[in-house]
Order: sequence, then C-alpha cells, then structure tokens
Amino acid sequence: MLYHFLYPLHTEISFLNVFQYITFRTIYGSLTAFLMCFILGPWVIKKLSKMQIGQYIRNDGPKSHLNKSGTPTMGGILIISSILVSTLLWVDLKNYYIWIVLLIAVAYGLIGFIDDYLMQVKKQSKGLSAKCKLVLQTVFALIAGVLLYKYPDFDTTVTIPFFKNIAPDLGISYIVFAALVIVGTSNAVNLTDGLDGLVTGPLIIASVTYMFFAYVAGHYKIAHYLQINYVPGCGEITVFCGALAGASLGFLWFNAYPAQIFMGDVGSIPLGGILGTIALITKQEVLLVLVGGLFVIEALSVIFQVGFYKITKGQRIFKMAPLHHHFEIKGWAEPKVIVRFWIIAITLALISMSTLKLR
Ligand code: 57M
Repeated sequence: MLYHFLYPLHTEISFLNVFQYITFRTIYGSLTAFLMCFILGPWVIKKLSKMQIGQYIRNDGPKSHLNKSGTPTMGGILIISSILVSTLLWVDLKNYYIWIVLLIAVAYGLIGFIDDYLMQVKKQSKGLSAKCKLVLQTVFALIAGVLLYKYPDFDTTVTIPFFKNIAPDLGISYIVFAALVIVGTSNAVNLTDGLDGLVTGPLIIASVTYMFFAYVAGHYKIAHYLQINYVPGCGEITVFCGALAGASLGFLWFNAYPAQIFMGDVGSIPLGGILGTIALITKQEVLLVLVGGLFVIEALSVIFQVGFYKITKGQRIFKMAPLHHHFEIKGWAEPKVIVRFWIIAITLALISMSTLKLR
C-alpha cells in the first residue's frame, strides 16, 4: 500500500522514487516484519499464557522435553500476521504471484489454526485428523497449482540444478507437481519444528536464499546473464521473502533456546507451504531439495523409521524419529543439535547458491 500511495508522488517529491526499487522495499519489508514480531512478541507471550494456551508435551519423547510443558504455543499467529502486514505495506499489490503466495499463507494458516485451536484452546487430545489436514492442504495446493498453470507468463518446465539442458515441460501435470511440492514442504517443515528454534533458523536461511533467486529470476538482464529462467513479475517475491525472513528473525528472538514460545501448527504448516510456493514461482522447484535440505532429511528420517518399523514389526533405524530426537536421546545437548542442524542448513544453502554459476 505504501508503494501505491507514495511512489506516484515521486514526481513532486523526488525522494519517493526509492519506492520503485525492489531492494529498498525488501529491506524495509524485512524490518517491518522483524519489528512487528520483536515488539509484539512479549505481549503475545503474556496473552497466550493468560489464556493458558500452553504446549502439552507427550511423555513418550525425550525426557528433557517434559519441563517445556506449558510453554505458550500458537506463536505462528504473530509470524503470519507480521508477514501479511509487511507484505501489504511494501509490495506491488497488482502482482499476480503475491496473491498466490498469500492464498497459501492464509489458507494453510487457517488449517494450522483450527488444528491448534482444537488441541490448545478446546483442550481436545487430538486436533484435526492427519487425513483431514492432508486433504485440506492438497485442495489449496491444487488451487495454487491451477492459478500458476493458468497464468500466461508462467512456464511449466522444471529446472534441474546443475543440468541446464534438462528441463522437462510438465504441461498440465505441473498442477499435480506443484501440489506435491507445497504439501510436501509444509509437512517437512512441520516435522522439523521439534526443538527450540530448530525450524526458525533454517527458515530464515531458506527465505534469504530464495530472496536472491527471486531477485535474479525477476531481472531480465541478470537472469539472462546467469542463464536461469526469467520469470516476469517474480521480483516482487523478493520483497515477500524479506518479510518472511524478517518475521522469522523477530520470532527467533523468543523461540531461541530456552524458548519462551513455540509457533504451533498455525506457524509451521503455512511457513512450509509458503516456502514450497516460492520455490515454484521462482522456478527453482527441484533446488528446494537442497535449499530446504534439512527439512528433507528430517522428513526422510520419519519415512524410513516408520517404513522400517512396519516391515520389521517393531525395529527402528533411529533411536527416535524425526532425526533431531535421535541425537537428543544419544545425549547431545539440545542447543548442540539445534546449532549443528543450522550449520547443515547454511552449508546446503551455500551449495544451492553455487548452482547460479555451475550449470
Ligand atoms: C509435530 N511437534 C512437536 C509445537 C510446534 C509421524 C510422526 C513422526 C509425527 C511426529 C509429529 O507429530 N510431528 C509434527 C512435531 C511438538 O511441537 C509442537 O508442534 C508444533 C509444530 N507442529 O510449534 O507447538 C513438540 O516439539 C518440541 N518443540 C520444542 N521447541 C520448539 O520450538 O522443543 C517444538 C517447538 C513440543 C516440544 O516438545 O511439544 C513434537 O515433536 O511433537 N511425531 C513425532 O515427532 C514423535 N515421534 C515418533 O512418534 N516417532 C516414532 C516413529 C515410529 C514415528 C519413533 O521414532 O519411534 C515424537 N514427538 C514427541 N515425542 N513430542 C515422539 C515423542
């Protein structure tokens, strides 16, 4: 909105010309979202504690988690609201892609909210069933897929990192592919959210990485020079990535070990969905396996653990899945697991950036 109100005035006040620059709006979009989370954080924590919206801790997990019982949860409300406010303030609202990513943010936010609401507020032992969550996630992901497919400027080829000559055109099946990416990322991020700041750190890393990819893909000359897909209009996603990184950073202030607040499903489900959608829009879909490699590793640890457990009727590969629990049970201190997993996420993000040159 600031862009729409202030930029047109640049003919009278030349300083307002800066509003045309994506870089300027990205920086201030990040700061807006960061400050919103940072300033409102203590108030939200107090409010959630007063409403007794505290985390219930399963007693079959690592024992160190039992003293986390009652930690305020549903902090995702703060993250998603900060992203929404900052985005509405700083982006060009005429941009088509922004509305797709906002659709996923709001729809997935509501799915997560209902799930948390049933468990944390209504104190039911179970929230939405896994099946119901998956169906709802798939429906909205398919809608996003259709919206992308229908957009005339959108290309349904898939870029394979390191192989610039391999780019299969999925045609209409891109819709199903898009849904798989969005739903898969949402669930992988949700599984990773099991230690203080464990998911927030890598989310910041992934959003900063995609901030670069969105800027580059939306800039005709740079995209051409680096030989990556040029996506007209994708530059605005840079501003959105800034808001995502800023809000996550502001939340991390309170979610860092020992956490004063958890994000809940209302945070992890939409944040993962958003990341998947950004990967699609920037045409760096397959690269998400590397940018969000930590989420992939965590999800695979669950798939292998559950598969092996079923096949062998009770035997396990890991001491407990997802993988972070395995290291906790092995005796690593929680902050050590968290920081080491962040180091892995940073390394993978750096490797993914190298694909800009290696192809
Ligand atoms: C949610 N949620 C955390 C918090 C957070 C299929 C199965 C592997 C599913 C998996 C599962 O349910 N995962 C998704 C993970 C929970 O955190 C809440 O949930 C939100 C995210 N959705 O924001 O509100 C707990 O995680 C800890 N936490 C922190 N700091 C944070 O900043 O310490 C979260 C955020 C919190 C807190 O303790 O209560 C969770 O782990 O439940 N299930 C599991 O992860 C379970 N694994 C399991 O059953 N493994 C089995 C195999 C055969 C599937 C095995 O390996 O034997 C474990 N989860 C827990 N206890 N809590 C089992 C033991």
